[in-house]
Amino acid sequence: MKKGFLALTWIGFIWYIGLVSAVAQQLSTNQVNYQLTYNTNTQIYTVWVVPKYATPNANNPDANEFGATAQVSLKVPKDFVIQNITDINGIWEKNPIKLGTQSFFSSAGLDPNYLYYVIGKSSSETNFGPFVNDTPVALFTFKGNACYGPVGILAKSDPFVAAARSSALLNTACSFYSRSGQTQGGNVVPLEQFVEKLGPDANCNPLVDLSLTVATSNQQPGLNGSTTLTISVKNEGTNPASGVEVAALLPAGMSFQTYATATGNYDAVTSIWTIGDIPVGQTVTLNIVAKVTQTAVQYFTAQISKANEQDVDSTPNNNIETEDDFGRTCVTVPAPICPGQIFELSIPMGYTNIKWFKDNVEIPGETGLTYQITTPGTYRFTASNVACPTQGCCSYIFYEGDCCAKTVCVPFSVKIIKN
Ligand SMILES: [Ca+2]
Ligand SMILES: [Ca+2]
Repeated sequence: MKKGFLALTWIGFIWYIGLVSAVAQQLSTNQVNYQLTYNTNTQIYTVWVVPKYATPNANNPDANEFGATAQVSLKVPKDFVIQNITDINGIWEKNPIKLGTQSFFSSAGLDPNYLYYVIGKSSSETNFGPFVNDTPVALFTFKGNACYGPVGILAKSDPFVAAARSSALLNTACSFYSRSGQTQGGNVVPLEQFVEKLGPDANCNPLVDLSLTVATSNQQPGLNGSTTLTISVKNEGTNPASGVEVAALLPAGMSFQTYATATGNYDAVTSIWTIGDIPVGQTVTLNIVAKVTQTAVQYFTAQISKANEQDVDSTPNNNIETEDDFGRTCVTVPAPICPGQIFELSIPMGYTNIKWFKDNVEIPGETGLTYQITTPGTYRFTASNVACPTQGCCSYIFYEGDCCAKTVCVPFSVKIIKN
């Protein structure tokens, strides 16, 4: 009994809309599209009407657009529950029934992963304000119970539209009617203005692809010399990124002088570059001027530490150097070596097929993670899974000091083990 009553209620509601739409088959020359967007910060979806015309026009001499009936239909993941429908322009149905599971549709062969909401607008006339070609006007917002994937405006060609029409005589397609839709006067049949959904579906979990690189203006600045460290972050993906931050920590052997960026701010105390939004295809950069205060090799690393969206191939702040959101560069300050001294160069774990070089000549038999230096020269290594110097390799340079030249390559540290 209760089920029957519920069914009557929703059938009654949409049937009303169906009646209006059923007699309005012809498309107006003043047309609109609908668009749905999602704000990852507020987790709010917004439905927009996007006119393909402006007010005033031949049908509507008013500066504003006025409209009565409209219908916005949504295709949602099956577990998505629409919540908090909030009016912006017009009075919209607040508790629409989820459609698609009713017995009417069981034989329609619809994709069981999706269900549908049909949200009708009150027939009282609404002042939408001025309409400008291609400029969205918000209709209402809503939230979801959780993120299950993309939510979209129901396309005219979606099989659900035809199934609802044939199975239950329901018009579930989107519709929009306004003063601009048709000429004034007489008993005219309202002309449909809705054409199609616009843009991609709204994704509550949009995948982005951010990448980061670092570079240095001067790899051998000399002791107490300056170098400019450039950090670049690119949005290589197909979705806008937001809430982006980068951790750019200077090593002990570099002291911060100043920074410059056109995007956000760098906090030299926390070492965080707060970027915010990065549109698709855009690259943002930060330049840090640092003074090199120690000899040997100073490594500068930076990584994306935060973003609102999930990245397709990297995770913020996980310190994994092989990911595309991590960058490394280095500077070399030649160090003195004295006769009898031994310096040990060591490479972090994870590098394979290591070869050591002195003055660009391979050192036979040296394939280990460490190498001991006893004489002046320029020392570096290669590995099959790292490309030097683009991935932050510097040669260690040792020169014969008063008592005791030069170098740098890739992430290795040096310690004196015999004096
Ligand atoms: Ca990435
Ligand atoms: Ca990472």
